Amino acid sequence: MDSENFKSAFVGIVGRPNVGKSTFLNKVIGEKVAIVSDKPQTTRDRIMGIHHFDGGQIVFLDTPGVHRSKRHLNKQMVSIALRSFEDADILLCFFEPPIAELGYPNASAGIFMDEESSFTLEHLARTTHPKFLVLNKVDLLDGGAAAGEWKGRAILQPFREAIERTVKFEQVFVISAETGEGVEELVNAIIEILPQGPPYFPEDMFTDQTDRTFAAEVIREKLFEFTRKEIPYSSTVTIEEFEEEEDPVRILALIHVERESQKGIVIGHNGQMIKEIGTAARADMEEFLGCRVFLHLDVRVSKDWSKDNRIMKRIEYGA
Ligand SMILES: Nc1nc2c(ncn2[C@@H]2O[C@H](COP(=O)(O)OP(=O)(O)OP(=O)(O)O)[C@@H](O)[C@H]2O)c(=O)[nH]1
Ligand SMILES: [Mg+2]
Repeated sequence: MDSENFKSAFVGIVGRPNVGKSTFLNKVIGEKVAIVSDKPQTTRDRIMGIHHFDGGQIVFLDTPGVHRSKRHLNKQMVSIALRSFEDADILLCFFEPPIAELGYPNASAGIFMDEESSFTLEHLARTTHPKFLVLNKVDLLDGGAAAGEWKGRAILQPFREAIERTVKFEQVFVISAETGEGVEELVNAIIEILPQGPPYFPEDMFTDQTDRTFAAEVIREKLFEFTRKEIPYSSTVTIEEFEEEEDPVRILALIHVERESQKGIVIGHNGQMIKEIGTAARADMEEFLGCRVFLHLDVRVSKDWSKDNRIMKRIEYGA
């Protein structure tokens, strides 16, 4: 490869929780590499997705959503996100329209900034890299979602102005990570400003997620999808066995919760809930791995795993 003319950079995908950062990553890569849910704080770690094109590569860094919390796990997630603000060469700063349908009740009163968006902007204001403003989920504005006097996409203009009062952006993009609208234009605009750089990763590599981490993440995704209230936030997943040589591939995974009562909920009546989680997770694993999977799931009470780094590490590394 002619490395003199090769272009590459690390591009951070940042923003408050639930704005569609991981959905965007999956759309660009064309594969599910990051888990997605309709609940905030789904992504807990930085996830790389590598987009290859003729003569270059973009290394996208999906990050946990920026938010304020006193909880240990959440503070750790936010510090991972903020570190990526520094590590990236270019930042894609994600926002969603502040409409009631997305849980923002105040836009009709002309109030566009919620706590978490303001907090994200505070951090963005301190960065000096090139930044693109990305207004995601615009498809929702076409479906009759309205905020008071703003009909359809009209709300985007005052919203954008409110954001740009705090932070200046090189370019602004209106996209839907869900439908794909505007995504190609955004990727092309990144390619336009990519500096000369090395091929960081081989051409056949599209994520840094290993088969094991993906398997654990996909189970977490199903916990976010099928359970409610505090369960998604009180649980984590470890892979205890991963027998790649076997057909089907044999995976034993443990779901850790913090209390006995949560264990009962995850297992469900007659084991119905854990069965549902297992069936859905296995289907995604088979797609990612491209082979048949046998998945066995267990639930364990690992008290305080989310409150203490040492317990968290011990669980993650099975020590
Ligand atoms: N209608 C619509 N929904 C979207 C779009 N992009 C994402 N979503 C939905 O928004 C929700 C959150 O998406 P995620 O990709 O998990 O958001 P995130 O920013 O990665 O969230 P965290 O990991 O919690 O920070 C999911 O229900 C997605 O399906 C979009 O363009 N349009
Ligand atoms: Mg995410």
